[in-house]
Amino acid sequence: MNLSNIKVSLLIAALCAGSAVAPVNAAPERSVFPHKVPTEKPDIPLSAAMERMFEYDAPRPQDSEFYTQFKYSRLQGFDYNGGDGTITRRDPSRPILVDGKYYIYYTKRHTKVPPVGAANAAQATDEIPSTDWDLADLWYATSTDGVTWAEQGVAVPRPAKPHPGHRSVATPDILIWKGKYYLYYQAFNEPSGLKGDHSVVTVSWADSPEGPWTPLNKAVITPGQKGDWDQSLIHDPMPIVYNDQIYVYFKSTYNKWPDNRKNYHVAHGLAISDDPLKTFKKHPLNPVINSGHETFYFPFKSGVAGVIIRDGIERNTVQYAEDGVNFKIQANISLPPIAGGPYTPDAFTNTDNGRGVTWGISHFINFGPKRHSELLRFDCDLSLDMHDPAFKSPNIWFKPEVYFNSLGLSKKQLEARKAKAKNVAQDSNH
Ligand code: AAL
Repeated sequence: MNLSNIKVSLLIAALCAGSAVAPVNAAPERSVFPHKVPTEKPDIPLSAAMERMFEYDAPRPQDSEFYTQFKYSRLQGFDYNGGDGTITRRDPSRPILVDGKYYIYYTKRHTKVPPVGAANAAQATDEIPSTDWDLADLWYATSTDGVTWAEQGVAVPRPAKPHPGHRSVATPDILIWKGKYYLYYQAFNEPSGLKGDHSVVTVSWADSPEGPWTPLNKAVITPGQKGDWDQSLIHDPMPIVYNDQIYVYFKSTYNKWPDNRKNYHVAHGLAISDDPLKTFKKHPLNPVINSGHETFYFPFKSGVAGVIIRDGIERNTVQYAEDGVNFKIQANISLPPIAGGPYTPDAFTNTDNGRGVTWGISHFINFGPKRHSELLRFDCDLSLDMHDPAFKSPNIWFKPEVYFNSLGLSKKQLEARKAKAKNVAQDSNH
């Protein structure tokens, strides 16, 4: 390269460098969201929706530890009397694994006749149940594979009057604390549906998962004062060990229910104790979840996660609270287990590195003409130790019949809509 060529090269280089300096009156720099989805929030102006995407565990559900699909399998080993509505099993606990066997505890009703229904609760007698969970006891079953179960018998029967639960005991969950076993459950003193679904939470304890169980015969979580959100009932207790204490999450229904059921609202509270048999202290920030029916909770990472199912503005979400109290939505989910009891071997280890859930037991209601409930198994990938793409697809495709059959308009609704559309069409013709 001769001297004049070098001079030209230097001049070109200088001009190129100079072009990086914005000339006066140049258009503002473009800040467009990139084609390749960033893993961190980009430093550009973002819409509310794109801003929010970076508040989740991952911007895409496929990459999120909090997103999963759920898959369902029938259980073997349970008899339902031909589905005549006289036997129901529902609201299972989380399975626990002790000495090579999985144990579950659940509501079992075995009555001479099927329930008359909450609306007819006044017709209930000592032999005629009002709801599916009226006149029930707590039973237990064991399994070595989580699919085939052997029912072992009653764990906790209804106690004699006047002890809490003399009408029905239901919806248990298990705690292992300092080598002993505790079952927390709903205790009813009247047919559910009579004034509402009124129950308190009580507890029975045992030295072994097989019992014998000793009832405390006293409530450990009671409804709040009149006017409080949880004034009427405490449902669905679910204990974990967190921060060296027993955290029991529970549900209450509120907002003028049952006298004005159309205003029905649902939320979850937290009650804490360091003694499994003493009255639990409700958290001052209750409710801690604004939605969800039989929600399930588990230690996850250093916090607590919950799978929030039907009911409420945040139904069908997985939420996470770093402190076990202040939950935030992490993922939207479809068809989550109803009344799920997740298998979580670290639920009672006071872990600060919760590993999550891959399976559990839940129920479906509305089997057969008398609409009894049955237990089943769910599988999922809410686990830090597994990443199974089979569970991570964000979409579920149903056959068209599911939409037409389960979600179809009634004949009456369809006729009314056809007539309305016809009128609108005729009017627009004038
Ligand atoms: C379930 C649970 C509680 C209710 C009843 C039995 O969905 O929320 O347990 O009391 O129904």
